[in-house]
Formats: sequence, C-alpha cells, structure tokens
Amino acid sequence: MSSVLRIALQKSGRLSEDSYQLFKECGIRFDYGTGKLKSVSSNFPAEFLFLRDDDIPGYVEDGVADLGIVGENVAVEMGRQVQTIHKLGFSKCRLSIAVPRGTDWTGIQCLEGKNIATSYPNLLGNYLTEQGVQAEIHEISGSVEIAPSIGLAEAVCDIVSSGSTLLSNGLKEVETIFRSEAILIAPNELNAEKQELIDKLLFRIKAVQVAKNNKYIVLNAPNHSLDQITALLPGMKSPTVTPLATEGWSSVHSVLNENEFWENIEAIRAAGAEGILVIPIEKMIY
Ligand code: PRT
Ligand code: ZN
Repeated sequence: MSSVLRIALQKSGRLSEDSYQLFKECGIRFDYGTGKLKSVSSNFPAEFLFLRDDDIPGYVEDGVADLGIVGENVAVEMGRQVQTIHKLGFSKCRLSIAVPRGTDWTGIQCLEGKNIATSYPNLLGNYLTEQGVQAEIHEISGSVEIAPSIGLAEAVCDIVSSGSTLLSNGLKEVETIFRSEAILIAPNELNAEKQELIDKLLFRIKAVQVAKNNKYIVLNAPNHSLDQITALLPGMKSPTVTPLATEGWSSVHSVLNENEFWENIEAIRAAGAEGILVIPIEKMIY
C-alpha cells in the first residue's frame, strides 16, 4: 500500500481557517466542517484529522499523525518529543505577563513572592527561573485575565494578540516572555516515504509563502533611465524589458519584495517610471 500523510489540524479555533486556507492554496482538496473528524484528500495522498489543538502534539509524538499544525506556544509548553518542520507565519501572538494597571512596575523582580495565574506553567516557570525570580504559579485553564480582580493572583501570564482583552480587564502588559506563530510539527522519526511526501508538501507551502511576500510589477520607463530602474528591480533572475510602441519607451516586468516595496516604488517613480501596475502573485517557484 502506498503511503498516506496523516495531518492533524485544529477542528475549530484560531488556527483552523488559516490552516484550511494554506492547504487550499497548495492545491490540496479535502472536506471539513459540519462535525467531520476525518477527511481524505481527493488529489493528494493525505488524510486529515480534526482535533483540539492541545491534543495535536501528543498525536504527532505518538506517530498517530505524521504532521500537525499548532501554535508554537502549545508545542513548547507541552514539551512533547516532536520536531518543528516549518514556521507558517499566521496566528501570531505573544505570551506576556500583565499586572493591574495601577501597579508600580520596575521590573520582573516585582513578582518575587507573588501569585501568577497562567495556562502556561512550564513556559512561565522556565522564564522565572532564568530571571532568578521565585513566585507562586497558579495553573488555570481559561479566563486567566480575571484572576487579579477576583483576588486569585497579583499578576497573569497569558496570550496577547491585540491587547484589548488585557485592557478591558484593567491589566497592563509588562513583560513578553515568548513569541509564537503557527508551526508545522512532525515526529522525530519519519520513514523515507513519509519524508518524501512532507518534502513535496513543503515545496508547495514555500511557493505559496514566497508569493505572498512578493508582488508582480509592470511599468513604463523612458529608455534613458532603464539602467537605473532595472537596478531597482532585480526580480527572480533579471527584469523583462520590451520596447513600447511609443519611441524611446520600454515596458519593464519584474518581481518586488513586499518589505522593500514602498521605498523602491518611490525611487522608481523618481527615475521617471509611469503607468505602474502592481499585481498579486499566486505561486512563486525559483
Ligand atoms: O478548542 P481548542 O482547544 O482547539 O482551541 P483553544 O481555545 O485552546 O485555542 P484557540 O483557538 O483560542 O487558539 C489557538 C492558538 O492560536 C493559540 O495556541 C495561539 O497560538 C494562537 N493565538 C493567536 C491565540 C490568540 N492569537 C489569542 N488572542 N490564542 C489565544 N488568544 C486569546 C488569549 O488567550 C486571550 O484570551 O485571545 C485573548 C487575547 O486576545 P487580544 O486580541 O484581546 O489580545
Ligand atoms: Zn486548546
């Protein structure tokens, strides 16, 4: 029997939509939703399991799943024997310590001898040890933010994304102890067939990610500034330059990285470029 990759995804939560979207963009079709617990892809040797995120590292460690998508915060907190195959760039958040807004905060030593509520006792415990602070950790599984207002703890350590939950609970963020994003995890041992399938999938994931970070750009350039403009648009190998019907002008096609986008566009315009079109790229393969 030929090999099939078993991939564990969060059934429903903050990781789900982006995980489903990623496989869709990789051209891997499968059904999900309406209470489904399992689904087989119709066009890739993969079977998907829909689980709670907390169960995914264990399933991967035991080899029940060959791949899983979880938040780095969950993977590290659980300390399972798994390997991180790739960072996925979505569900970004941070694990932070927060205290009531009126608290005088001069540094992490303010927590000496205090009670801290968290769902991340291992990550917090390691951080406090590193910082040489002794504090009492109260592990609770949810609604951590209310702990100070009900007298359970003087501080909390919880996941923050926009910061609005802390704000609405009268708390201020004082230390970030861990930064997280969604990651792809796999068992430490994989047979050659599974590894080959994972490599095939990773090739597609990387093509999708690179495309998202780049834009296709088309512009008209006066021939006298072509050298200057093409130097700003190196593209994947070099830009395509073709003459326009109008004498003395050319059309330049290239690829531009999102991070350098605005800076380069300004320089390109200053060099005399006109009619600049910027187009999203669906896939990019070097
Ligand atoms: O049901 P299941 O167990 O599968 O899901 P879950 O409820 O345990 O997890 P879920 O879906 O809430 O989060 C899954 C993963 O998303 C987390 O492990 C993080 O890696 C990541 N993530 C990204 C977040 C957030 N952003 C986030 N904002 N996880 C939780 N939050 C919560 C946080 O706990 C706090 O209550 O949102 C609140 C803070 O948000 P802001 O925007 O107000 O700061
Ligand atoms: Zn969970």
